[in-house]
Amino acid sequence: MKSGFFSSLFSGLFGTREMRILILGLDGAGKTTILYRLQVGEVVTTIPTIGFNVETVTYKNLKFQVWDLGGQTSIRPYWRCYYSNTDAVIYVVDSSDRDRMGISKSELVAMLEVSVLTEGRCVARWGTCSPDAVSRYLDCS
Ligand SMILES: Nc1nc2c(ncn2[C@@H]2O[C@H](COP(=O)(O)OP(=O)(O)OP(=O)(O)O)[C@@H](O)[C@H]2O)c(=O)[nH]1
Ligand SMILES: [Mg+2]
Repeated sequence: MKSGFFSSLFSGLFGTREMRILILGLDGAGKTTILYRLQVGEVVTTIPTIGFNVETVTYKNLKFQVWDLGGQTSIRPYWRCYYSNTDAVIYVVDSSDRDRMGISKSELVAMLEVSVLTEGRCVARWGTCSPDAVSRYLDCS
């Protein structure tokens, strides 16, 4: 299928406005790595995010304003301040961080409860290996 199909589908859905995307997940999950992989096309060295990073990512004729929020325990309560006017959420799970898979699941559920009630259009995704196993654990199927 041609990539132009997706461009026209998205521009049909969202017009030409910049879409706002949040990247969420626990600290060390790989959010900032994904943000800059999307923006500059390569893996860059990161430091833990205190607050957020925001970048504009362009794909074809589409522009995305991508917000990467810090995932440390003390920062997670502030995620909800960024939910309004969000078109999509990319939820990143480090599948090798098995000890904290339960915490990641509760944060995902908490995010969906709040954001679905207010916005009703968040999508959860996972970014590391074994997506089937992770999605089964998170009940995301
Ligand atoms: N092996 C492996 N390491 C990764 C991957 N993604 C990120 N990392 C490494 O994991 C560490 C943390 O990545 P970050 O992208 O800074 O994590 P973060 O989710 O932004 O963390 P916070 O800013 O603290 O919320 C870095 O050393 C990355 O190089 C991956 O897919 N595989
Ligand atoms: Mg980060």
